[in-house]
Amino acid sequence: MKIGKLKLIFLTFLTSIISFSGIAVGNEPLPWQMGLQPPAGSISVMANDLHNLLLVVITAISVFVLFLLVYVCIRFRADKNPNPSKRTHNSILEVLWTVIPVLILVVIAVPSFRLLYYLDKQIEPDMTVKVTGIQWYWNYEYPDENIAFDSYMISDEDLKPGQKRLLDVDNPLILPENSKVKVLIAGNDVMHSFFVPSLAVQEYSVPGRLNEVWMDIPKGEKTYYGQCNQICGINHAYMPVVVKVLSKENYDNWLKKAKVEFANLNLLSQENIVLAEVKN
Ligand SMILES: [Cu+2]
Repeated sequence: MKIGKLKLIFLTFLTSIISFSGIAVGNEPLPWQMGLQPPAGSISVMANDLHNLLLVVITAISVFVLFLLVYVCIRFRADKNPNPSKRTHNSILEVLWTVIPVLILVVIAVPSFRLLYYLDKQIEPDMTVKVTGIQWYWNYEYPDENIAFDSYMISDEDLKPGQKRLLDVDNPLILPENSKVKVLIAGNDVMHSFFVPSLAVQEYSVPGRLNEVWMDIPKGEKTYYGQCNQICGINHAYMPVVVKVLSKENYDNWLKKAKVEFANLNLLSQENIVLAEVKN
């Protein structure tokens, strides 16, 4: 009876841990959320698979070590085992506890390196976006379209019904569905980090340096939420990232409007050039 109960608890624990990673939630952080946001795009699917593999591996290791500790505490306690063995070596055991962890690391390394190089590869991009982190907002530049705009969080008092507190912005980053986007990332003042969990994109924005990542934007009109992921000053928590994905047709329509709306905005890089000239 006792063993049956223990088995039940153990199985419930394992299945809940495995299923936490697969719970379908929104493309944004939710209260009491367990597990990752649902993966979107090939990068995110690979990252999610690696996470699920690691979860199984670390759970198995933790349970095994816990079992050993409990076993040793009970089996070799002083009143059960008054004269402890003087043995110090066991060659077979020593080989096993070296080789097995190495094999586990090799098993983890294969998908891990695969993902790392997949993230790092040169893609044939459909478009390029330059993202600049600034204290404390983002600037999005579309070099091919010659437009750029700032993206500020909507403060609590200006929130409209349906808008997400601390997450929605005035001008989201608009991208077309089913596309590969090259993202160039720079910082204007201090280090920031461009982070969109469901797209599995996180890259540091460093002043004086241009970082590069790519995003695999899946099909479907959706909005993905992220935040600055590098403590960057007093308003670090108030510079969310919103990536709004539109169909190709809607994207083209938005582009036409954006070219008019943002026509008078200086490109950030031009602003910097002017500033540099003033300083000299
Ligand atoms: Cu920041």
